[in-house]
Amino acid sequence: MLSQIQIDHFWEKGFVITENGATTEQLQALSEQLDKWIEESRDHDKNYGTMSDGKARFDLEAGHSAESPKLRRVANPVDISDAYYDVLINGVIPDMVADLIGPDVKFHHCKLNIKLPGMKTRVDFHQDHIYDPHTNDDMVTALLLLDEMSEENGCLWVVPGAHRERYSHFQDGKFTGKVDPRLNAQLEDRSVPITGKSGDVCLMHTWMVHGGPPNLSDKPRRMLICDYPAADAIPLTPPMVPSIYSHQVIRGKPAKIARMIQANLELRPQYEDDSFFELQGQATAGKM
Ligand SMILES: O=C(O)CCC(=O)C(=O)O
Repeated sequence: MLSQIQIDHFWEKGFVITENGATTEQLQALSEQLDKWIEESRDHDKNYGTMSDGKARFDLEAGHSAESPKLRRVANPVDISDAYYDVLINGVIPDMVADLIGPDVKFHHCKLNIKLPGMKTRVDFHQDHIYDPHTNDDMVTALLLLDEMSEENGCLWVVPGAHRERYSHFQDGKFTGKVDPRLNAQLEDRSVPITGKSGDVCLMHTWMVHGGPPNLSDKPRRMLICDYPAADAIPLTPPMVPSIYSHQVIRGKPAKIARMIQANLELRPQYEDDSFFELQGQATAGKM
């Protein structure tokens, strides 16, 4: 699936961008389902849709209304939609991931991050591994573009090489789920934009430092995100966004051993916020 040049780029820089993460038909099915969810969100004035941990599946930005829907996240769309299952579990993305950390790959969780025109949602710099620490860090976050993504509509930014660095996600003794904001300027200087067309996929190392500003354009920016660990990476905490498919082996074979690497890992609490946007300090329309 991936060329040796792409694989080398991933390990050296911490990410790689490639095309055709889904077929045209699959992308259309994902997009249509998401459009339905955005329509449905007009009927709600606070977060809704209960998941197995009691949190809301559908997360709304403050200011959401029937006239101006601001659905910012759908947690584990794979649990409630065949179209999402088809792409994230049966599709080519897990095969790409297997080229990087395989052959044995598990599904962990997934989510849709949505930045519609007029929304304020941003993503503060963070590293995914802090949220779901495992016994080793052979884990890939795949980010599939559902829309064309540009600097204007709030694209993802990554910090090449920062997957070899470790940052605290606690400030003043509290887990904030983000890197100390005093480091933002220097991380921004080092960061590069991930731009592309619908169907492109960015495969990112679990320790990659990444984030992104709000959408300041009149075009939507919708992105599907999925975390895949190697089968022998065993979770140290319950998933922060549990799916009915969490820990399922989807390529290769189940592991017979837990592979450990030497590491000191910050242990995040099992926080109560419905989504990490709220945790990172961005207001929500309201709790269930
Ligand atoms: O939506 C984005 O641009 C990035 C999202 C992200 O980093 C995350 O949800 O962990």
